[in-house]
Amino acid sequence: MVRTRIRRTQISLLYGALIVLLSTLLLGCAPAEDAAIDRPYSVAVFVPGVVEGSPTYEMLVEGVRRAVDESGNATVRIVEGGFNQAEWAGGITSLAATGSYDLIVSSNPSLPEIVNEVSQSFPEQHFLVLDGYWEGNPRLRTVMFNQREQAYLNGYFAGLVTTGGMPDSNDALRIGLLAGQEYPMMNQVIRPAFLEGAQAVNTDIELDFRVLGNWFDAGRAADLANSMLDRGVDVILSIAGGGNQGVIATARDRNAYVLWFDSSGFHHGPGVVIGSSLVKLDQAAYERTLEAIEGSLEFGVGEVLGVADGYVRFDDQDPNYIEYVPEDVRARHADLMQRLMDEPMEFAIPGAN
Ligand code: RBF
Repeated sequence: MVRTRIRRTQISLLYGALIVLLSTLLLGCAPAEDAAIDRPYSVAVFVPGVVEGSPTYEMLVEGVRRAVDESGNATVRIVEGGFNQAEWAGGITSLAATGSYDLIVSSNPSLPEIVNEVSQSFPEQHFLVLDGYWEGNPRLRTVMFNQREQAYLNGYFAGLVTTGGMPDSNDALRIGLLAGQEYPMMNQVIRPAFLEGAQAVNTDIELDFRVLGNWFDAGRAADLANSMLDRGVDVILSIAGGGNQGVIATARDRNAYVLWFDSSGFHHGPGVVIGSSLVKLDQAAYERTLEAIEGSLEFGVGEVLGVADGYVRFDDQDPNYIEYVPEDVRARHADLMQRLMDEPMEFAIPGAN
């Protein structure tokens, strides 16, 4: 009897311990809030166009990937929105509608307005847009670069080239700019600042401005470049995505020069691409995405970064620059860079809300 009772007590104790153990285990993994904390931070990158051939988009993807890799607890999905701009709002809406992404990242000056609109239907969704500007949407953070300084750096260099700075400079004081399309940042900032920089070298310099009409047609870009060279242009700034390759091909055939915008472009045509302004969009994308993952990114604000902040540069370190560009030209351009460091250029953002 006594022995039986002891055994029963032991058995019920054992059962009790088991129940406690099981419930601890179950409770330990059950609550939804804990699961949410452990789930990786999820990022989607919406590329308004295609990545290949567009310097800013290549930097965007590189920077976000680096942040995600480094954080160790985040995932990223890259979505190419294609060249039909009428489809971009739908593409962003689809991503937001999944509710799967903690952050949607994109880049170009037309995106903040689209994102702000989509955001009205998905008020919890967070967005980061680079190369664009918006203030006052509590779920939208933007990072823009001082493109007046950036275009001025290219323009001053073009001015040095067209006034005789390079072996194949001609006598005409004419520089070229090819743009993928017209948009406020191009028409109101990049184009005038490019000419302003050139005219700081010689006030007689004229600008031949052409529009490709898309961001991919290298054949048509080559035709437009030929037409510019026929009119006495000897140096062309190409901001035309995949079209840039056509400009390089023409310039190579006809001993003219190309300037690159946004990322370092010398390797695309050594001796042909002879100048390259830089925006550190990759670095900004990396830093801001990492802050978002860590929960410290401030939303609702738009920041503007320029030469003095270290985010707008001119690549004077590339071996091709040193090899192909005469020393006196490099020295004069270095002086300009120093001037902009000491005295940033004022920058009126087109369409700032
Ligand atoms: N730049 C590119 O290199 N590739 C593109 O596909 C591209 N698409 C654009 C579409 C729109 C609607 C706008 C406003 C700009 C686009 N840009 C593109 C230009 C880019 O945002 C930026 O202005 C330039 O790269 C100069 O920094």
